[in-house]
Amino acid sequence: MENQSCKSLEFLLNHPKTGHVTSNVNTETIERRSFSPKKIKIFSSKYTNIKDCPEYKFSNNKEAERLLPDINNNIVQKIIPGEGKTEKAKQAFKIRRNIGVLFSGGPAPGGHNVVAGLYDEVKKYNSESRVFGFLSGPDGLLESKYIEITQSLVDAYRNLGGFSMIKTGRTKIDSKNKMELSLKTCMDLELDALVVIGGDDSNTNAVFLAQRFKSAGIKVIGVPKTIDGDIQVKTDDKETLCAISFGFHTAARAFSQNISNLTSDASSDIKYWHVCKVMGRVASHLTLECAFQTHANLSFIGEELADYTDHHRIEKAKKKGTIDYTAYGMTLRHLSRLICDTIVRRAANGKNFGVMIVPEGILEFINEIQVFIIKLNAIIADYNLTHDIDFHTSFPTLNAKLEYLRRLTRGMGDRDKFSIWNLRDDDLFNQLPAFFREGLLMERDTHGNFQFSQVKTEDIIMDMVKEYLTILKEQGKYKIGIERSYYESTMKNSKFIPDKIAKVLFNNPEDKYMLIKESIISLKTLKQVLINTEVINQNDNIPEPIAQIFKKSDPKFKTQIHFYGYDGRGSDPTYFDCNYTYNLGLTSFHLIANGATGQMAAIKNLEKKFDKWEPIGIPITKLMRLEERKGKLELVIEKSLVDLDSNAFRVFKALRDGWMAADGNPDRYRRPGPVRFAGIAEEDRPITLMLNSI
Ligand code: FBP
Repeated sequence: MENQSCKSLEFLLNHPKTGHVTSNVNTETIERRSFSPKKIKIFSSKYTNIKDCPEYKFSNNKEAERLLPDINNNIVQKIIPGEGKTEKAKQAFKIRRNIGVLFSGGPAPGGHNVVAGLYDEVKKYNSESRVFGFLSGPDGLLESKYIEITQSLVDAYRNLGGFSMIKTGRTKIDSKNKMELSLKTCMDLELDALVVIGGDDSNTNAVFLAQRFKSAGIKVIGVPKTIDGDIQVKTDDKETLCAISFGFHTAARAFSQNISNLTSDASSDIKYWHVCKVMGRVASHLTLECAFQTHANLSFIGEELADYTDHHRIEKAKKKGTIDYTAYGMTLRHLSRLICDTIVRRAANGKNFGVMIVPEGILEFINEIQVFIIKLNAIIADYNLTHDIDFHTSFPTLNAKLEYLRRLTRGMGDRDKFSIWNLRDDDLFNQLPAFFREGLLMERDTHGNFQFSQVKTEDIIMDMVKEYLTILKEQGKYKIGIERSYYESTMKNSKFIPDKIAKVLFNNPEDKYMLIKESIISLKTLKQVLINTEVINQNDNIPEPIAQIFKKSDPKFKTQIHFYGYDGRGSDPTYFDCNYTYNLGLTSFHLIANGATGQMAAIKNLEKKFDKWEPIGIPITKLMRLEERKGKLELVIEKSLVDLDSNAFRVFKALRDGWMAADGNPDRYRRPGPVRFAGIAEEDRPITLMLNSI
């Protein structure tokens, strides 16, 4: 018997169908690999030139002028047809080149297509040219770890997500030694150019490399990657040069598909509020796009919260002849009250469920927490600057870290004058739950950024929401509205006159959703009211239909918490990102072949239809600002936040009450469907971009 079953397993494993259905290469992968992204028309020209565009103006930065003198005068360059090139220039365009490429920072869908576009164009002009991929991000450059990109390698990753082909890393090239090691690797490989595919910090790396490599004749081109969407470039005259970084659209669509599935679950099995924390670091671009994609009931845009004023409190204080300073800016408490307000209003209209989206960087816009983040950043940076051993190694546990902070309040820190942390900070900080304090104290990333994705922001907010809802419930203010038809059918077979009982039970017996009176908060209080109004006698039990209606009105607040981040950034790219990234690869090559360096490859008019797209180079130095990092002012690329004056935000603001559906109207959830790379149903750019292009 045993023997027979072994045989059949062998048969099963060797069966062609088993091989087919268990292969790691499925039909979707095969289709993706063979899909050819669209090419911007200019790339069909035999040769290209670059045209300087002084009409795009940026203000100068003194520090960039000082630190990046050889590339600080770069200006925007457009790639234009180059058929008129001299014969010599044509030969120079086609020379054999070695080009290095690396990914840097978190994965973003479409990265492989940048490499594919670059590779195809390099080989198109000279089949002997070579492309080298540095392994695991900047580390590959520092340690001279690389592979040669081949046709079969590129073909295996076309239109597929992740950065698995050559991996990525977050190492910062922040010392003279690292700079020299990078240069050595590139010179040993006889590179003509290096392409850095990364976010704001990685493009900062790229521009410093461009400065250092200039004298060696090695060009450096950056590529705007990050799901966060916080690399957006506008000129001083508000002309958009880069509407969004690549990967943003796919991540937003992947998150939105999941969020939208939750809207259908929530409105089917009516019992949960789904809380979706969405990646994006500080900026709320992803949340805004997900809001448009799904029409979730509540979506918070961090940038808006920073300007929050509680007019109710201001009025209250005014009446008392005082000023309430806590009314300005958002606190965790205000935020939890706003959430509760929606929950209570939806419940009153029979919807004790919903879906909310919270950006992972929301804490950055909550005054009291932002103060902690800034102070703790400074304390940790100060410690690291003055000790050989780093803060987290010295104080590995939460208690050890707290003890160090306490010593600062007593002036017993290593630097007595370091009084940034005072007794009040210590008191307030210690009121936060331990998991949250631990999150705020966590190690900063290599670039000195606070790691929002590691903090359980949603838990602290929802704990406060739960606490406040309990109070509202005890006050009789949080109740589920009883639909009139349900009430009437429940009362139908009882001896009571529905209209008469409705007046006893409900605040608003005339409305579609009737709310049980605030004074009735338990079966005990219900009985008392029924006795007082002579519906029943002292010794009677509460009649079953009335008890049933009361129970139905009694809300249970249950949540499911979700975090959308790593899943979406690993997704296969959308049609938009497939096309966008492939053309970024082509653009990188044409910038290099035309001698550019210190430029970021970009596509102008991304927010418009494909036939309007224009490949350009943006001077990275012009995007840089001084920012506090690890306790020092550093020249970095400025992150772009949600513009509260943008079309997208204004439309969101106008529509969000409808999506909240906190009145008697039905929910207006939208189904974006799965991420696609082809097909007429696939939208051709992010919704926020479409709105901003109007
Ligand atoms: P990049 O800025 O490198 O593109 O990374 C984006 C991101 O996914 C953020 O949204 C998130 O906060 C962070 O990376 C998470 O970092 P880690 O990969 O180190 O957990």
